[in-house]
Amino acid sequence: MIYKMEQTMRWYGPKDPVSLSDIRQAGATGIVSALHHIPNGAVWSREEIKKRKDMIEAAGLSWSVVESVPVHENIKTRSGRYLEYIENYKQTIVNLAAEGIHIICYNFMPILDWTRTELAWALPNGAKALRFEKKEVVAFDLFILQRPGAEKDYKEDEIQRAKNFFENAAAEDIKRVQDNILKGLPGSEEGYTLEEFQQALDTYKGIGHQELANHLKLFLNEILPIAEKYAVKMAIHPDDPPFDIFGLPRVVSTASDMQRMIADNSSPNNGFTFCTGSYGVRADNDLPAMVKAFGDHIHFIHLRATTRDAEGNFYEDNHLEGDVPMEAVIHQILKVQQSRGLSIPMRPDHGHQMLDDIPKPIINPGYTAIGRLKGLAEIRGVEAGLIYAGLV
Ligand code: DNO
Repeated sequence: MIYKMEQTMRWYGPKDPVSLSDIRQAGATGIVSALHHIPNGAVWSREEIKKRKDMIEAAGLSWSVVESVPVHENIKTRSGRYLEYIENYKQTIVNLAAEGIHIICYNFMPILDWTRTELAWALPNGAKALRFEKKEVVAFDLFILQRPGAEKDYKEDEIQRAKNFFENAAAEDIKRVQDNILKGLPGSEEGYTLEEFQQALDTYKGIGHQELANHLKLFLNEILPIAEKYAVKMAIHPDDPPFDIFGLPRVVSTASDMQRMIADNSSPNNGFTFCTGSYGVRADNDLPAMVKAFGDHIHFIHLRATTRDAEGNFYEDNHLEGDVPMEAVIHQILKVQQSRGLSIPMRPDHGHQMLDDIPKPIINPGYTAIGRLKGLAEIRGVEAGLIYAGLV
């Protein structure tokens, strides 16, 4: 028997304009979902979990992965009510397991989750993609937020490019950058005003890479015994983008970060969401080698490609194009699955806004139906080809 990847898609819940039926027609069998209406830090009750699960099952699908149970900022900074929030997190793990959900995606990015500056970047073929433009982020930091000490985080040429942008940008471009950074993209649970954002940044004073990595370790030491007891696999999502931003440390960006996490806590339940689009933004991340090295700890997969340049900009490319060697990554994943004797849930991560989705309002950027359907179909094709060629 050959273990194929379990095909899933993200569903934001009843308000998602992409329905469960759309997802089923796209060919997915599993759903990735979260209870976004529950405040960050609170316990997810069994009743609420069951309600969502019943909706998914009524559509002939199954709830494969939770993405995400958010980690409260107090836990990341180990301040305020963090002890209470850790207890709540444990209870949520217990409740999810009781409802039969055994894979939890989460992240440990301070304050911001994933970040882009442009949500509808026109591709030559007329489709739209998400983009991260470094000079716009730097301009926001230096000239809009005016974060004290920010200039020492950037090189002279970066500051110059940011200045050129800021001095010549139309008001609507400044607003776009500010909104996209502060409002939080779907999946990030929080939005900020400029003042709130600076206040949030201030809570990280004195927390560098070492401290944050230590806070992550301490959090995992607390929750992993519960995860083990209830057979729940924790799958940390990498930093997106995989480098420090606004002076905040990021500690899940590279192969050595993955290595450190396993060394800190070797539990098999301590694992990763292998997100090719996030890790792939760094040229020093060898993605197939990372799948090979950490395969036993990969519990969830996001497949997406990015194209990057030397200035630190990137955009989300077609799933099989860009800088991610997708065929080689899928090949390694299939090898890992055969050796572990299981299927790992995979979702096509993001997709272009294209065809009939173009005129629709963007509710969940990256999560339109047609672009993801295309990504899933292409990924499935690569998988079938590798199997047919006898490479698995
Ligand atoms: C973006 C997503 C992230 C992700 C979280 C996981 O599309 O990959 O929002 O869900 O970072 O905790």
